[in-house]
Amino acid sequence: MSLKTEKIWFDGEMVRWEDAKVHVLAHALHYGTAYFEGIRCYALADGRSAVFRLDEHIRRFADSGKILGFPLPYTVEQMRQATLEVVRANHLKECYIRPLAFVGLGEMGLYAPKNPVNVCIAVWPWGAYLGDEGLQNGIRAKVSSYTRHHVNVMMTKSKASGNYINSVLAKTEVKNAGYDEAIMLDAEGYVAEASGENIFLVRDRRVKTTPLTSILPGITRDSIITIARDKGYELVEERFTRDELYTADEAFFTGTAAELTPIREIDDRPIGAGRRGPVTADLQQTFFDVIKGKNERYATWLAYL
Ligand code: PPE
Repeated sequence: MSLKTEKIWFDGEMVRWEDAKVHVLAHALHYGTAYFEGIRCYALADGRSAVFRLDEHIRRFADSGKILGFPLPYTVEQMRQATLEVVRANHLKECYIRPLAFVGLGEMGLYAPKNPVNVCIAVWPWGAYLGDEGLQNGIRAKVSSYTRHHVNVMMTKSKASGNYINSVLAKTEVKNAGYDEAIMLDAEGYVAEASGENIFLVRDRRVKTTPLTSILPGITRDSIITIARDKGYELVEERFTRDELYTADEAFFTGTAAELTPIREIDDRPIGAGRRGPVTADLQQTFFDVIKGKNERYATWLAYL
């Protein structure tokens, strides 16, 4: 993956990629006082490009700032326009988009209310996050020894940069042990989410995902819930335990980067037949049609360039 492109939107200006720099004493580098988004722009079947669920991502971006108490210094409409502009400025038909807001240079120390909140939006080409093979055949996941955030330790509805130390620890732990992705349990021991994805299971064609209590409210999760219900699947948002995952017929992750990735194995136990199951394949097919603009029903989820 190369992060090098032409332009980055930075504090209201379109700057050269090389010039989008910050000072080493910026508050966020020291304390993790930043929040971000992950959005995808897709090349559509008809040759156009569209950003997937842009409004929902920008809204969550603003919500993150509100939760943390470092509000976004731009309106939602300004951020929306800036996102579309930076994609256009880089002449990419398809890319990952990373808005980031961070507490910048000013005072040092934890209480720095006068420091500026700087905002940038970068884009780069990013293929299948968990591999093309993973999208087809499923990946191997392991439950991490690290607990996911307790709701009153970190606020999980904010996509706060600081929250991701926990994800990095979990992901590194399981990658070093030879697995592809980390599943994390909440402080009470129930399944929460993965290091960078939400999680679903299927048993007897009933689809289940964790409630929003202690997870990031994933926009892909929301899309899959909507698609599954529209297709007539019974879908519940309910707590479940790791043994329920072991005995599921199918399981999968959802996320902007990971899209819809089947899980073929958890903690060395094959899930169902040990490969992508029929419900997963069905939802994945519809999801891919939707993001490629091949399904009229969800056309409002696309913001054309
Ligand atoms: N939970 C977590 C912890 C998470 O980071 C993500 C996205 C999700 C759930 C799914 O949310 P959504 O993208 O709205 O469906 N993770 C982002 C960052 C990945 C990275 O490695 O960076 C992403 O997928 O863009």
